[in-house]
Amino acid sequence: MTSTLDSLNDWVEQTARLTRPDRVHWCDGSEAEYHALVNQMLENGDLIELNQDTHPGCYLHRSDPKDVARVEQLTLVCHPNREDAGPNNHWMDPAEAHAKIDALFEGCMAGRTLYVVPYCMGPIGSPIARCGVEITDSPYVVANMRIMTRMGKAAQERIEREGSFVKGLHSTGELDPERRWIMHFPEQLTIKSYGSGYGGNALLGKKCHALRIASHQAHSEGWLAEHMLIVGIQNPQGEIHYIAAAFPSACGKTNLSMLIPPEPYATNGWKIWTVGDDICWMTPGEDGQLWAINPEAGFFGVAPGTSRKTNPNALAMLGRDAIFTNVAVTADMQPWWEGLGEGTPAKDWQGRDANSGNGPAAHPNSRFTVSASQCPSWSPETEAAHGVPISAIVFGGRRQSLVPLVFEARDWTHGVLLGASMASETTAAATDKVGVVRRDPMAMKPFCGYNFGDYFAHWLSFDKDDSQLPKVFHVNWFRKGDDGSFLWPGFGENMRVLEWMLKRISGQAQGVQTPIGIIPADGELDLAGLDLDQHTLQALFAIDPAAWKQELEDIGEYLDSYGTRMPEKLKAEQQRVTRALDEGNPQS
Ligand code: TSX
Ligand code: MN
Repeated sequence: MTSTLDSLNDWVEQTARLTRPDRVHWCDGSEAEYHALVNQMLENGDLIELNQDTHPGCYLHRSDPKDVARVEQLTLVCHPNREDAGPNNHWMDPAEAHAKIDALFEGCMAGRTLYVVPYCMGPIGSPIARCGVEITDSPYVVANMRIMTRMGKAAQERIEREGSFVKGLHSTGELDPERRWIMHFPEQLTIKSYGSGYGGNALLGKKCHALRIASHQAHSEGWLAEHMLIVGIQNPQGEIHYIAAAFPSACGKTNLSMLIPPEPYATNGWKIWTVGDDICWMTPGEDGQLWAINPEAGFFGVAPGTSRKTNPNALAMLGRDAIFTNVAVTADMQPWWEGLGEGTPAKDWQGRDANSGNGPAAHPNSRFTVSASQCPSWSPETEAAHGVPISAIVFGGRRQSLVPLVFEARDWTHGVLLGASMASETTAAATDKVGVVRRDPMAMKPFCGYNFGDYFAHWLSFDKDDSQLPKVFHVNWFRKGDDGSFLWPGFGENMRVLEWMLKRISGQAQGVQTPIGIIPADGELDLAGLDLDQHTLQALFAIDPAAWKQELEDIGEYLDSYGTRMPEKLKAEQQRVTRALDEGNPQS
């Protein structure tokens, strides 16, 4: 019988024969190893030292200007059967895909070091956690993986005990956009990524493993791998309720995960605990509830827009031991980005004069990588092997009209429809038109490793007689008034919306049934101390039946576009809401 160690060794040897590195280094995850890598990158220019007086242990990485984001056209999910990938994924036959990318890997590590990076997604002792090994020739990837995952010796020991792990092979390659692939082979628990050093394409534990491979694994094993933040909300009685929330990009997911309750909530004993800002693995417990872990150990967050006003906790954790990618710097080498609200940029993200009209000084997708333990609101429960019980799932989007501040699904099936029909208006982006509605079901469009029809059926299947499922809500922080200004103050004040959700969960709020779901009854949403008049409140919760009829029609067409695997039950739910709108009767 071959042990896991043999199979790991065999795979490393086989990969070294293909890629022909000068050296092989097995990562132990130690601090000494991290510092050695940092020093090596400081020497070769991969890292630039930031101001060590103001930002001890902080470094800047400038990526290739052609390699600054995920590339969806080149991201493939290679199931043997094309239908299993679904219309939501780019697909290639697995044998053809391996042949194509292995040709690029051939000899690609000559003159370089091959790093073997064992990692665990989730607490090492958790039955919900899963392990992987990434082989990479990028020291930047190794350093980031050490921050983002439980990386090194303990992970390798679990892999040797457990037997199964995800194999990820990555090479930075020539960074030629024409010779770049990110391939997933879910049946083989394998990822191959060539030609990009960018986080989402190269830190294989995150989007590739924890979402694309894991979502497929979760489908066959009966759990959920989701693109969701997790927060604990502690009330004045000291009880903590956990919620998981999915938002499309540019809705402030990281900000919500680190929310600081405003006054008088804080004084009254309310507190937010951050469990995760991006990924949530949930599994039904023996009690029928969904129990969740954050598989990550760090944040890989978008820098622009992060400030002492929008996210004080994030700014506090970025003062030391962080890697910044593609941000600008001030004259005294402090990190800087648009929306920081302090300091002045001297050099832009490419090292050019920041004031010479080359556009934004920091790249709009510039990032920070930082250990989650540095976040002031970090929850100790992130280390709990069994995870945390989820009381509510929240879906959201950026919609300037139509969608109320908050409403609740009438039941699980309705909640799945809310997730499946999630949409957001595009914000400033190079290729997109601004203000166009884009659907992004459960914020998983680029991350679901199998057919969306099967994925929605999987979500629906959790509704069993003995299950204690979370309530499902939808929020929209971005509704605008006739004058074009935001109706809701957002940020910390979102605490008021979270409080209403908790009141619904504990049966202390009745709500009002509407055809689209349950909204707060008069007085249930605490608005004390907010300068919000009756007219604004009405505009925040107004439901326009004709516009919603149109929305439901759009949703129906969207679901149909996924073809025959779309569950009938979801289409029936879309029809039920349509009928409720027709009849003006929430009970339809
Ligand atoms: O993150 C945001 N959140 C969630 C916070 C916990 N943002 C930033 C989105 C870009 C990533 C928001 N922007 C939020 C929000 O709740 N709301 C808004 C819209 C908004 C912007 C500015 C104001 C108000 C609302 N400013 C003033 O009212 C002064
Ligand atoms: Mn994300």
